[in-house]
Amino acid sequence: MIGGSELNKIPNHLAEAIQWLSEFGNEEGGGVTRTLYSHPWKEAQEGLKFWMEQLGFHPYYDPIGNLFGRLSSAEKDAPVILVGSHVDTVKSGGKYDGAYGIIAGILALKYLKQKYGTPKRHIEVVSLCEEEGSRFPLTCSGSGMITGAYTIESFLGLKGFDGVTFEAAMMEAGLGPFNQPYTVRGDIRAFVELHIEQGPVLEKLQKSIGIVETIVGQKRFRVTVEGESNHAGTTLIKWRKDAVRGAVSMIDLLYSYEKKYDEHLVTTVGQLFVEPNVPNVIAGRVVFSVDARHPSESILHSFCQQFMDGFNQIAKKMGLTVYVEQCHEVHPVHMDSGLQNIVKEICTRNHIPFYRMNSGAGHDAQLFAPFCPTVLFFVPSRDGISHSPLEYTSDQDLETGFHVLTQVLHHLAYE
Ligand code: HGY
Ligand code: MN
Ligand code: MN
Repeated sequence: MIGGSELNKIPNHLAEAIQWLSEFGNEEGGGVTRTLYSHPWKEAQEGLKFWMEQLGFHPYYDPIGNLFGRLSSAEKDAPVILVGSHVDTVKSGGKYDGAYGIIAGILALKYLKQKYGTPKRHIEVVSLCEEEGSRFPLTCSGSGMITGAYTIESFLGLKGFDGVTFEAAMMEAGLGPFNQPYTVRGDIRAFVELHIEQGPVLEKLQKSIGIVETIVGQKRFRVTVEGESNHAGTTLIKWRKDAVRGAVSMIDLLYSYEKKYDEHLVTTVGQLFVEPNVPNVIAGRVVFSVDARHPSESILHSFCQQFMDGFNQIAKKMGLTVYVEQCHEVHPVHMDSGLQNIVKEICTRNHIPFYRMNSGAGHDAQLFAPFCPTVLFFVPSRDGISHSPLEYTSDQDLETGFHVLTQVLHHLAYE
């Protein structure tokens, strides 16, 4: 738990504060693992809460574990400008994904309070509880609850990849039971998310800011292939119902579609479990994930239809059974053009090279966009690497994003 002595460890400088936050869940190899409701997750939220308390932002948790801090307007009923990102990470992820948007948001409120005093509209910074879907087969739980895209029923009975239920994990983090009604907020006027690009475009084009126009649509599946476990020595190939062989053919088919679609269609098999997973037993079951994305809903839909048909044909031919379960879907969304133009004007005024682009990565902004005017903008990622301990953004690029953020928030909350 963070104590008084920890405060002086919370630096006031952007890059150092990001380093401080990354220590919650940091690993030997330099990666960060901070999955929803885990101990590092709780420590991180408590550390951010302690910091926000010291800054006078009166932090509070909502029932699902989103952490908010507020710079209040004198006008009690004023609308809220919400800024922030997610505090969870993928397994062995980087220290900027999500964390940068939270830290920059807190320091932006601190800067605005010192420089301009009380805003006309409330500004709230939020450390969203979860976006990655790295512990439970559902993503954007935090923004999904705030915007009403999810209700408590979306989580009840949900089992994590570690076998722990959502409710039990919540209790483990000292939250819940999640039985109080969750009121969808009606006071949020806009959502602003600052994030690393997680791709190579800005670095290649030597641009400092990426203004996102569209976030691609995403579908995630869990594919179960069932065959027959048997002896690796005595079972001739022709007698086998080998789930690994079936899964390999399906995954190969999935990647073969690359030639049939445009380069904006991306599909990934990131998770693969073999049962019983021992060298001298023919696998009776394989479970693997499919993550498919495209800016166009219809192309994404027809691609998924096509690979599911292909999997069924392979299973039939090999005497196997296959179940394809869609466990998650987010639609392609456009960011608010008015807010995009505000970012564009700030970049132009400050001679900051910017580039309008799509986001291949999913973000909480995707859940907010149908709910309130939303803007998402990026700073460059070195070598385009992310979801890896090698994830890195230079101090200068971090600062540029921060200054644009402070000016966006000033425009929305003070003018
Ligand atoms: O997977 C994604 O696109 C995001 O980083 N969660
Ligand atoms: Mn992210
Ligand atoms: Mn991510």
